[in-house]
Amino acid sequence: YIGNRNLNFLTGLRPHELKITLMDWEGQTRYAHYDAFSVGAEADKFPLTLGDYSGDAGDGMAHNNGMRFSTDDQDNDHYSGDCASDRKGAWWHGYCTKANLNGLYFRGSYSGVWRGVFWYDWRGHRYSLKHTEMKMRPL
Ligand SMILES: [Ca+2]
Repeated sequence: YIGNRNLNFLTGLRPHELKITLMDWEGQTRYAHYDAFSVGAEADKFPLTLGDYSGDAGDGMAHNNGMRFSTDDQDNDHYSGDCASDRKGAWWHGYCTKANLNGLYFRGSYSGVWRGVFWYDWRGHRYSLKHTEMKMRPL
């Protein structure tokens, strides 16, 4: 992970787009493209801004748009609990998230709370993906 300070710096220089690619343990792939991507300032808790979705993975990040970044020791979500701590994974949690690319790495299906590397709109929340990438580039 390149880090939010770097994302804030880079996406502040020029407009960027974002492509997320996902792979499951059966070798299937999906993608989600957002035609705009930026991460705000640290003083504002690195808020996420996403443009319009296209792709075949489902708009799994819609819920995260506009959310601030939460970590194990920084609860900036909208949930009464602590998403990053309870659900495992620093992320732009709201109530908490339908995509958790910084979650715990399991080999496919797992049980318990939503804590794997999941993309709810594709494989559901009880399936941890094998491989994910977030790729950005200037427009
Ligand atoms: Ca909270």
